[in-house]
Amino acid sequence: MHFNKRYAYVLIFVSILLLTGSSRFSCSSDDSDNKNSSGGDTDIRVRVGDQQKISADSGGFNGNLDNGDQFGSAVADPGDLEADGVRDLAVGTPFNDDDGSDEGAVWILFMDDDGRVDQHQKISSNAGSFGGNLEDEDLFGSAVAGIGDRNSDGAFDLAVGVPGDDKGGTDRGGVWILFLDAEGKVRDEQKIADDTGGFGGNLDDDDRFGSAVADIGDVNGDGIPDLAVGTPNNDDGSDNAGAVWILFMKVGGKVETWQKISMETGRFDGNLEADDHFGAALAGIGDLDNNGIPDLAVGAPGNDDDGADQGAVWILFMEPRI
Ligand SMILES: [Ca+2]
Ligand SMILES: [Ca+2]
Ligand SMILES: [Ca+2]
Ligand SMILES: [Ca+2]
Repeated sequence: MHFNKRYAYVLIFVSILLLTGSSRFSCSSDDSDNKNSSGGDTDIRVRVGDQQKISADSGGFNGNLDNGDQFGSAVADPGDLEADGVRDLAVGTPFNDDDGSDEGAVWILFMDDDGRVDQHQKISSNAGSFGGNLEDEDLFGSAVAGIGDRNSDGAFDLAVGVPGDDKGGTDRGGVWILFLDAEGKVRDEQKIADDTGGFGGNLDDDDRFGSAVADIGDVNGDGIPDLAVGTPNNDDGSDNAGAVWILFMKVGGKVETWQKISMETGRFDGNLEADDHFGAALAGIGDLDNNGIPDLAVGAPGNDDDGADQGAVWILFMEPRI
């Protein structure tokens, strides 16, 4: 009797162990997390294996940031600038005050393959050999895009948005094309803004051209990659509905011609409403529909489809203009 009772206890204990163990194997918390975040069963799963923070006091970055700089407002991959085999980063600090309030700056971070910063180069109105003129509240660095080697000097170049630029009128905005050297300094620059850099499109005050910039590939088939630039506060259709400009580029960073896309032009059939801010974010997405012409994703964070400012993204399938 005593033996049987003890035997029974051991049996129950072993059963509980087995049950607990098997449930762990079939449904561990890690697995369920992955299923939830990847949206279903798949053999390809990723999660963060490690991370490296880059800030004023971490990640090997010893550049000087000030309160309110907002380092990280924009991040872009400009390519491997100094050709050490590791791709580098460009990071915007649009509220940098180097030479005036909120003129902005861009930091070039020469990266190590452990995600730490090896060296850095700041570009602002008084750093990095930038020869352009920035003024208060230009917000240089609000948007940053790697654009390949535009002047064929073997060094990668950069497009930087200045949505607060006042060329032609208050906050019409602009984009600086920066021709970099291998040290991340500016060898030459070209501004694109109202009646500047070959661009003759009609910008209005507070359009904030340059709030977003993307290299979208060669849309018109002339062999030169083109740019998309957002004007999220454009008022075509209604106030701040927004617009996107396709800039057909020339070698050397000037604009050959352009096409605006908004409620009123560019054959856009979608519906944009007041404060949609279409053009607040942009991405080249390659040729999604295989018609030989690169397509475009455009953020409209103020879209109200299912509630106030829930936001939307538009995929624009581009076609030749006949
Ligand atoms: Ca590099
Ligand atoms: Ca270049
Ligand atoms: Ca082109
Ligand atoms: Ca296409």
